[in-house]
Amino acid sequence: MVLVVSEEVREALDAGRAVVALESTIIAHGLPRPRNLRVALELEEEVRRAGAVPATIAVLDGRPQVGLAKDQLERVAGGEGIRKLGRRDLPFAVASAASGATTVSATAQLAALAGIRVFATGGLGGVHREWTVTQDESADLGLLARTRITVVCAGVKSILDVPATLQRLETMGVAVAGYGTDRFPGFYLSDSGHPVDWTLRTPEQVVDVMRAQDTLAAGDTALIVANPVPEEQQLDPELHARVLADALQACEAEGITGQAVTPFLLGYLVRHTDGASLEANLAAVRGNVRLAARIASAWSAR
Ligand code: PSU
Ligand code: MN
Repeated sequence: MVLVVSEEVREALDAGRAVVALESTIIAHGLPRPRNLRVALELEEEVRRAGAVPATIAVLDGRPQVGLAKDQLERVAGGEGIRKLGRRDLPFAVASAASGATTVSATAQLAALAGIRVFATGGLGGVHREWTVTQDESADLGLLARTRITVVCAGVKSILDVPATLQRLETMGVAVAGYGTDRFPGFYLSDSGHPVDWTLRTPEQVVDVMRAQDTLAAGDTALIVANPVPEEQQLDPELHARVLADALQACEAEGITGQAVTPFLLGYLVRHTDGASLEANLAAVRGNVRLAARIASAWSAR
């Protein structure tokens, strides 16, 4: 197999111990340097502290790596020659020995291939505003409709059309639950303003649903566990609304399209909120990583 699984991750999987997959696009293209490397290391540490093994995923020199050594993490965070790889980019990267950070779609696919069931990220990609003109919908959604994995996230990025994204997830049959809330979280915000149909309150309840997914065998779909950023750590909703409107305008004015849209909007928010959006983003990711580790532990103890 083309996959390179680190020794630590391989041993944990073989022994049935808890493993949490982590994506690398947030590190290489979603967070400002040099803070991104510190965050990457800190997130792995959070997983370990919660009793699970972190498996950060990226492609280096054409090899999909599951579990990165420190120098490999440094390479990803350094960004030199590190592309953004969605699901469809993986064969190109492998065939041309390229290097890149993996998005949710590529990470979830490689994690599932390695036998990892639980995955943590910040906010999922989804249907962009202006979809009727651009048809811009993240490949994250299609992949989650075809992959049996549990993704812990703070909802979908608030730069997106959230109700349209929720509708797409419903249409594609992807299971969505609020964690400890009946509201769908809003990434930088605790509440996107939209409800969810199901609420789960403990890692054990999440595991019960995962087990039920397996017994129903009704197509390999994901389970999205939408975990809100604590209210006291969210971005001020008024600031968020104002700066996001400017960001969307700037994106259009500068003609940004395709894979560059999400990094552009996230970067714009960081610069124009004096870093407050970055703190909210990090608080969300930290909470997700910790919860994912607890779910992975409950899953391995089942
Ligand atoms: N979550 C974050 N920051 C990010 C991302 C998620 O907090 O940068 C990344 C994920 O890798 C996700 C990607 O898959 O953004 C979506 O990109 P696109 O909209 O181009 O599919
Ligand atoms: Mn896109």
